Amino acid sequence: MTSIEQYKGCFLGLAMGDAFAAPFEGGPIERLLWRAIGHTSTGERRFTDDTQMAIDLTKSFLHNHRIDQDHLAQQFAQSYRWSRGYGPSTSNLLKRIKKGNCWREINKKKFKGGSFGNGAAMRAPILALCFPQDTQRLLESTIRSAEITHAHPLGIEGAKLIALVTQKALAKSPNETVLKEMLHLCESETFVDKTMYCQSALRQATLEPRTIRIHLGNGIAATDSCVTAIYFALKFRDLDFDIMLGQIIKLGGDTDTIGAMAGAIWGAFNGSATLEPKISKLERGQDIISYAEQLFQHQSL
Ligand code: 8NA
Ligand code: MG
Ligand code: MG
Ligand code: MG
Repeated sequence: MTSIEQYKGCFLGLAMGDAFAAPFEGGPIERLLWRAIGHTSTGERRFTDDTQMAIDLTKSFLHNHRIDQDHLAQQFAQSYRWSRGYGPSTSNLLKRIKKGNCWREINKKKFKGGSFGNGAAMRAPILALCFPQDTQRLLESTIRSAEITHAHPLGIEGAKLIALVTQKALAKSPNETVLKEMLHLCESETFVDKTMYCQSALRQATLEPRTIRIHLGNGIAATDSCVTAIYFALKFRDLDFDIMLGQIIKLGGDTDTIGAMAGAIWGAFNGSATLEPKISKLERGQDIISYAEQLFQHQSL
């Protein structure tokens, strides 16, 4: 039986992975900018687009009891702020929705076949908190959430993998079961290859971040970050959150998003006991706990 501690661990793991790894994301200019705007006036670490979109998804689900795409698109757009560090195409989309344009119309023109960034995957752990038991409903809802901003098949596939692994983490499934179910879900050669690499890497001693970067990636594409995050969460599932995040920070690249996805899965396995003492360092930490509690209570409605 999944506990409320696992719900809180999942949401806090996402927000802390995001906020605590954000100062190390990208190149020197991004890091300098985040050093300037990455704290609240009371000194807490600010979270980025990853956590903001997870909160938006939570609010929209609690309001509608399902994924209502038009409502969710409005929710994303209303909370958009450039200073959260959204990906370029997501930023453009949300500004245009805010001006009254329809997300479906904008999306048709966005790249060819939609964005394959990791933006739909980074909020996907929340869908496992919405649908902890029913995998079919989880995957259908993940597609509906992803289509608004990341309609490319690889953007959707990455989101489905993260949602599935989070659901399995809530059930405390063994790693071998998780990997088997991932392989069953994979549609593209890229995700199959990376999942197979992850499977063999998990059988070895902890690999150097550089080796993981070369084989699994550390970039903003879903294919370069989702399996990377899953590797860290499965490798460190019975170990320390901060040590896991330290390894992710050493990877470089899209540290906040890999931290958010790995952190959420880690928290779904381990619960919130070691994370809650750190909430005073996190922007709106108490609110994050309250959202997790509301999602947990929603299960019994
Ligand atoms: P996105 O949807 O804007 O995608 C990210 C980028 O990937 C796009 O701007 C394109 O350059 C490229 N891309 C995506 N799909 C295609 C395609 N079909 N064809 C060609 N190029 C494509 O962003 P997102 O919402 O997925 O977010 C991705 C990341 O950006 C997240 O990690 C988020 O935290 C944010 N972010 C990134 C940086 C950084 O790169 N250093 C900094 C701050 C924030
Ligand atoms: Mg971010
Ligand atoms: Mg990022
Ligand atoms: Mg606080």
